[in-house]
Amino acid sequence: MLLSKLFIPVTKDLPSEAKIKSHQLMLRTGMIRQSSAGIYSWLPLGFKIMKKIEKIVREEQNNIGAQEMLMPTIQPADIWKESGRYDDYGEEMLRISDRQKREMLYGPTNEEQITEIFRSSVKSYKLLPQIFYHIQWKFRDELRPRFGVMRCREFFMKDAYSFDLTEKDAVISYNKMFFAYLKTFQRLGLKSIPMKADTGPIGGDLSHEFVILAETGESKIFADKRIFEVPINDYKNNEISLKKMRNDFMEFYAVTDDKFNADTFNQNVNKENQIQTKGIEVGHIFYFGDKYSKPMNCSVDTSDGKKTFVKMGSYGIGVSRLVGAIIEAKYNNEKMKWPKSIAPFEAVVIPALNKNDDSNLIRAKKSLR
Ligand code: P5A
Repeated sequence: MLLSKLFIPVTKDLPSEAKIKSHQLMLRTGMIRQSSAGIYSWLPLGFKIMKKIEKIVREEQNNIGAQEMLMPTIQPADIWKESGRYDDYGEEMLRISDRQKREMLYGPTNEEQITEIFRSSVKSYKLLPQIFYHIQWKFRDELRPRFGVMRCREFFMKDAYSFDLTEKDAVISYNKMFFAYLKTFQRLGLKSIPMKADTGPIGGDLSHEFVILAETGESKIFADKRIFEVPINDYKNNEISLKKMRNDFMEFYAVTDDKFNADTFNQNVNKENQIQTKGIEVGHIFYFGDKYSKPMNCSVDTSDGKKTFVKMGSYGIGVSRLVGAIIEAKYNNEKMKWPKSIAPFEAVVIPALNKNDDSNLIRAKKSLR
């Protein structure tokens, strides 16, 4: 592609709310354009980068045996009433009604939708375990959308859902995803720390946020810095190795502020190993057992002829947020720095020109056709 033909609408005019570097640089270099508060169009340059991130996310999901599918953005309210979250979700949920006056919503997440698909098609334990994922737009009517693509209302998420027969099996699925996340962020040139975190509206009691360090991050983090040294390349995708991986990470204190306790921090971590800083949450994984399968009556027959509610987890990566997060983590002197794996272009060809001979330019143009 010729640079002169690329649609990169650079601009110097920045809105006053563009406070952080990634937001400013993405607007200035024509990667995105705001449509309304917290809603953006992705222009060719930004879209190219997001698609490369999506590809890496997809490959690592496939590597642990997760199966890709695509669920709709618009969901019926009924399934959310069944799970009990229709009222709990509050004003963050965009509620709409169709011409028949049926209540619908723009999905902020898909636990209900996938549970409904699973319960209507899987009846036997023999089909377990299963992990499904899709990469799809979400809408959350955030009270204060800010920081460009980092906290917006419409955003692109990879969300995966695991189904297992027992809690023990579900922890194996959880560990696989934990591993896939470490690999994904590593391929994106990021050092992510898995931190114990609150589960909020998704629920459950086992959860990790994957956070990358950045001054402009919204999450306050407290950690033992030795957690950065855990050798993630040493683990393999098998049950024993992944259990060891989880144990190795669990040796080191690492929590977000909602789980922070100063006494525990000081008792467990020597002063010289303590880090208290800010980070960006790029992924979040949850195990919540039968929180959705029970109220939505999603069960399978067991080998001894009984029925049991399936044990579920869900696993998110902020694909569009990652574009901003990578800029925040890596920019230097006003310049974005992209790891080669996701750089929009790997090489720029500049033909050496001679005033009286344009054959080099003609050759370069031909080679681009
Ligand atoms: C896990 C998958 C969930 O929604 N349900 C399905 C679970 N988790 S989460 O933590 O709420 O979101 C997952 C990741 O999505 C990104 N994210 C956002 N990105 C941009 N703007 C937002 N407003 C936004 N909210 C969440 C984060 O990267 C988060 O880790």
